[in-house]
Amino acid sequence: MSMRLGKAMGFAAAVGLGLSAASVSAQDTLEGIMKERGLTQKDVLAAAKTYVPTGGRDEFVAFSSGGQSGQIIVYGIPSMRILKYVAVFTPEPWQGYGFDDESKAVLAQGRINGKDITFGDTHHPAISETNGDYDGRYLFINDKANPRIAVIDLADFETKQIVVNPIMKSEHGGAFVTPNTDYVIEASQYAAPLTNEYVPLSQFNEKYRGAVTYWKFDNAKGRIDQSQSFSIELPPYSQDLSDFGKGPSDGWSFTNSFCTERYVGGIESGRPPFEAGCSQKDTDYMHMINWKKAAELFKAGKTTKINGHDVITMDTAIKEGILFLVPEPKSPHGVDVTPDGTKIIVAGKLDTHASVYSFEKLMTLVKNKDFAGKDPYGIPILDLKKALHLQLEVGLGPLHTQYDSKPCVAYTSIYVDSQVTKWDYCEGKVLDKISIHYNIGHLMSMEGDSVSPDGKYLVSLNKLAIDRFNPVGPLHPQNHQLIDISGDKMELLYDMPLPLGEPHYAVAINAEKLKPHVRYKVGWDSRSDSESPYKTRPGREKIERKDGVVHVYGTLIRSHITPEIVEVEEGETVSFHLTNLERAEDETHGFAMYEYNVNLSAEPGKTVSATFKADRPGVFPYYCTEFCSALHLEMQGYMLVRPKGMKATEAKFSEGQAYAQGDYDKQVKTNVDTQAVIDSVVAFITSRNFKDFPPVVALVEDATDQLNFAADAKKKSEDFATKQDWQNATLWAQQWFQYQVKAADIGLRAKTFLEQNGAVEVKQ
Ligand code: CUK
Ligand code: CUA
Repeated sequence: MSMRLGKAMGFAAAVGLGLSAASVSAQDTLEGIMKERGLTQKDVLAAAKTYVPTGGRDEFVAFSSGGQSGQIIVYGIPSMRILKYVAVFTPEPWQGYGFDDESKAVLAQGRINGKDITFGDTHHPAISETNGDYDGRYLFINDKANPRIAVIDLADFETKQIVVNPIMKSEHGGAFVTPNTDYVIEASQYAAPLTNEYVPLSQFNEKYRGAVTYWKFDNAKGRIDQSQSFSIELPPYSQDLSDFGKGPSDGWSFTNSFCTERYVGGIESGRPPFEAGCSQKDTDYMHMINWKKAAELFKAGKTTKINGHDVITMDTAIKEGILFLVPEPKSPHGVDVTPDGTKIIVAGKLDTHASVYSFEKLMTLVKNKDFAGKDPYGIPILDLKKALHLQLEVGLGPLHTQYDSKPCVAYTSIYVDSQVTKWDYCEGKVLDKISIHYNIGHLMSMEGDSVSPDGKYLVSLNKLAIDRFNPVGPLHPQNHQLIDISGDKMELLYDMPLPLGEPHYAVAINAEKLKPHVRYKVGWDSRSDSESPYKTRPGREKIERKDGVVHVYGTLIRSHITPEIVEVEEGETVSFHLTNLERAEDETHGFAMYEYNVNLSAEPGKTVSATFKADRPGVFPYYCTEFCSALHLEMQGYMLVRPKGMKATEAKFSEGQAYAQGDYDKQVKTNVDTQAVIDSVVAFITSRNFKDFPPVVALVEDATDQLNFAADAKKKSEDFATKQDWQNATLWAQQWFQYQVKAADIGLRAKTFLEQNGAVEVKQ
């Protein structure tokens, strides 16, 4: 053995073996990884409980308010992987929301007194219910800053409707739904005149008002029916969270309040601030409203019109016996009806107790007219002690309560103590406490607002993240912490940073209840849920001038935009209408154009429009923004704006290359070879039980489409070849090849899927 070789071997032994020993312990064994990353057994258990392997699905899907981002954040539980941001009150470019004409129309529904509002302060999402159980059809969310409610259809996770509250100037207690989603509740927050006029604060007690609105939801249409909605006038207390009764308490709704002192602030003139003036009294009031009877009063016409909206006045509500006040300690926040509807839990921010009210006791007091007094507006007040089932010390600054699948078990968020308290609300005993990081607001158990909560997990929606994540500047991410509640002791599993804020509340549904579409019917206007008048079929693309507007009826399919060249005259209004012809899953095309703020997203089947004035002559390239195929970059076109008065000249194209017969023959040979590959893939797929795999069936449909396009291009190329037009013959042969490549790509995906999912050979 030569010296050199010996040395080299020694080197290999020293370094190589050492390396491989290290790599076995550090990368290939659990113990090695735990040691290297400093993980405890508890960490590894938590990881195993939350990890979803590649290709796997989460058991629950959560919808979190995006706070002042005006959006909704969708994520999976237990993996805490973010799945989507649903644009609601705020323009969102990726989805084309607020950019295409169709979604602009939705945002325009949310205009207030002629003003565009391009954000929302979203607080409480609510999932539609059937018999008190989440049904996965619709989602609602409120806007605190500009009192509005939005309707999101979970068939496509898109916002369909925004309704503006006609009388409120601020709100908070929404959105919550009745057990069959007949109504969505919205309660005001900061009192203001219900009309839009100026009223000095000296008339606060007389002219400022709160209110609660019952929005009628038309379940068949999937839209709120404003003409069938009504409100009830309330005192100028700061109404807060609301909840609907269920089971025995169905027909009633409950709305908290704080600042029943009716303090109006004035720190600038030396008066104590709101925070001092609004927390003087030991109790505030829960409003208890018989909404079923209120709906009858509305139908009987016992309302007053304010801003064109039907309002049941306080006097009517008192006279008809549908409105009562129940004292609650002190500066309360959350009000949560138990799954069985027999109790109502309220927690006061400045109290250490959670108060459990008995609905039966409340009803007895109402029936016997056993009132403890009246408020300054004449509303009967029930006796706190007589209405309570029990009170329990749960910690400092309790806010919100959620329910477990186990009977009588509740979880209350404790803001000041930064804890979650698990307790028994039937017996009144604390069961467990867990610390969170830091300052919890809402909390969410799985299907926690329904009549049958699923338990299992709890998410703590924290107000501060402080030191939990890599620092990213003074504005920290939000922190949602996942807690395992399946055992007796709560176990903290995971911290999820959320870079949109501030989420207040979230709701989670069993993922199996969600069955969203993968594509639209071709030519669909997803915002109005109807066929678009601008639907364009393949081969029917056209440019049409009508009523002073240049309508471009175009299509999008891998990988070209038709038309590719659009010429208009300076000053013309142009309206692009683009239909995505794809049937393939996930084949979205985008459309962006220079200078005109045009940015569209067309999911398979969707038709979207963009209208603007071509106000200056010039050249405006447009292109597809989604990397949709190998020739995505070539998915492009030009809008040319001629100077005013200039005649349209016949387009003369200067091409980069002129082809001869040799080029044509070469391309055809490539295509014939490619076809052989495709045929072998097709043979593989059809020899397997591919029809048992829906994703593969969809891929096969898509590949078949592409092969039909290929056949069409092949025919065109052959026609040109007969005419010896080698330029066009070669270009069409290349196009034929492009469709083959797409078909092959899809076919290989299908083949891989079959191989990985245990497809078996079948007899032909
Ligand atoms: S709220 Cu923010 S923590 Cu709007 Cu329900 Cu309580
Ligand atoms: Cu379509 Cu890129």
